Amino acid sequence: MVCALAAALALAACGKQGAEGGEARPGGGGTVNVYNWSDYIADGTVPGFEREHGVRVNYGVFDSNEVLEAKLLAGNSGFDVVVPSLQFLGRQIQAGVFQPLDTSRLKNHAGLDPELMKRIAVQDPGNQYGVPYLWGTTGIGYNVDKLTAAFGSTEIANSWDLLFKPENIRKMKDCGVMLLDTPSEVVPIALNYLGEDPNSTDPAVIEKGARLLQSIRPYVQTFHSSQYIDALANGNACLVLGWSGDILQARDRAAEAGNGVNVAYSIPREGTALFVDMLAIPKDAKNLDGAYAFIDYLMKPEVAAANTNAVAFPNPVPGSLPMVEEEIRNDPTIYPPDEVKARLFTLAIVPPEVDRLYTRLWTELKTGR
Ligand code: SPD
Repeated sequence: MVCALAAALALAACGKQGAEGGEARPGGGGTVNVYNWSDYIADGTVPGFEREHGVRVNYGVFDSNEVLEAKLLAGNSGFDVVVPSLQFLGRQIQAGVFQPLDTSRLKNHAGLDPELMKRIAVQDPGNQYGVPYLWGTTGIGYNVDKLTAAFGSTEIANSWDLLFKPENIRKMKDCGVMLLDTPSEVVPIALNYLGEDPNSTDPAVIEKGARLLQSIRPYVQTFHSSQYIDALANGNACLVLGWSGDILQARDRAAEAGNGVNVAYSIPREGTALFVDMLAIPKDAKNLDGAYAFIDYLMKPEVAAANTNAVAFPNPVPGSLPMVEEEIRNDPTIYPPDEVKARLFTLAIVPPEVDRLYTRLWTELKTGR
């Protein structure tokens, strides 16, 4: 195991998707400290990079933007490459956390999807600080058989009514309901369902979203942003508000286990959040050569395709598409068609006072106070 994390760096757990196998070439480019989302990279990517570049990777994982942000704002994180979602990157840029990228050091930068880069530039003006890694949607994961048993078909999963109407969600309570543990995403989705601006900063509007969430609180078993993959796969959860690729990984894990659990993912017709997770280099990163090499490696079409094939999140490299498995490329829940995309919204940068309100409402929701 190459991935022995230096305790002093206080990086999070080094998962199996990190840096198993593939010894770094002696005399290569030192160590690059990468902090990425859990369940978000192909097993072969880090070892492949280590072999190709002679750079050792310390690979840590997190499952919430809030956790990453706390480390970045505290300073001296020890990370060379981090992966905040776009709206968090936007406010971290404003807080002076990152260094501008020298794109002349990223030879694969020209291969990024220009449409997506335009969308990103709204929060990272001039695309100066970040490069997209993977993107996806936030929707409903469900156990096909449990849902069918409760409702007669799975049709109801095409609407947020399933989660946000107490008379519906209560039917799934006994087989396990899990919600992402992130107010900055779940509250906007609730607001969008209510017909409000998901990015509203008006406290009265935000409170409406919180009231909706309170109304379904008795039926939610757990708030967590990564455990739902295994919970869905092994039948311990039957209804989840989660991220697209994670839920499809749950489907694949159940199929591999042959445990008879059928998992599916839906993008509800009322619309939902489209997220983009961004690669960025903190200002105080120590291994700049390693950081640029790692980011550039992730943009290689064959590497981007391998990551998408492994985790079922789309990547921003159009040149990778011929290498993306047909089943993934043609899955409208992974690559939504234009008419579905039209109903997706981007999360805006949350101002500090709204952030504080989210945090308070979320604590009240989780603790019942
Ligand atoms: N398991 C990895 C999931 C990554 C999802 N990114 C989160 C986006 C939040 N807006």
